[in-house]
Amino acid sequence: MIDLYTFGTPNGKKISIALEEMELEYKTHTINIMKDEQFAPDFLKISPNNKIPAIVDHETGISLMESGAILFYLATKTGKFLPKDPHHHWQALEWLMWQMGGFGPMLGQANHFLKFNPGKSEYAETRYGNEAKRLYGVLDKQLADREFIAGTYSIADMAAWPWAARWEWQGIDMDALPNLKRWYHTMAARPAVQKGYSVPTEAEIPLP
Ligand SMILES: N[C@@H](CCC(=O)N[C@@H](CS)C(=O)NCC(=O)O)C(=O)O
Repeated sequence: MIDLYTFGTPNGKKISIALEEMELEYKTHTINIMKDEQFAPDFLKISPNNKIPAIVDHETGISLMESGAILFYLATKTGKFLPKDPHHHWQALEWLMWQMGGFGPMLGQANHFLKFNPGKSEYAETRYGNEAKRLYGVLDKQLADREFIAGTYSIADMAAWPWAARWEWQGIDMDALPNLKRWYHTMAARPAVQKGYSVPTEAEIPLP
């Protein structure tokens, strides 16, 4: 059994989607980051960077923070959603790192300035709005000749998709990104994605 510590954000939803896809038994614990619960001493023991998501796997005794590491761990544990052939294996990890280093952090900043603090910094809105558009364009291009990011469905898709689900907040025109839009809908139709997206609370997937 796995304990999942999460909140209703893209980084948290990546892990609940993966747990649903991998059919792993898990128990959800909500860490309300709006109420500073991420700073509770017991939570800091498993997530010293005071951020969700984190997991404790009681089968192995391993606890982990950082969603990229958690996805890699779960894929390795189950042997699922990480291609075995070297080319696609490393491509999936390459794009997982791309998400962790760019598509997540930059879109997080875009959400912060464009959605939650409009009018506070024209510079930041332009900078992160442009970077968000650029990154969506990169992903659209990657998806032009493959169904999923690394060919077959993998943890790279599970990492990127919940961030793309914030497209409206980031002022993204999905109609200008036909490959990404097709991928987005393919994932949105998966029952495990729908279930994982509604953890820890019911949430509706925004469909372009
Ligand atoms: N690189 C981390 C980022 C996690 C992260 O930014 N979590 C946010 C919610 S999406 C959080 O817990 N923020 C609380 C805080 O910063 O105090 C990961 O991918 O797991």
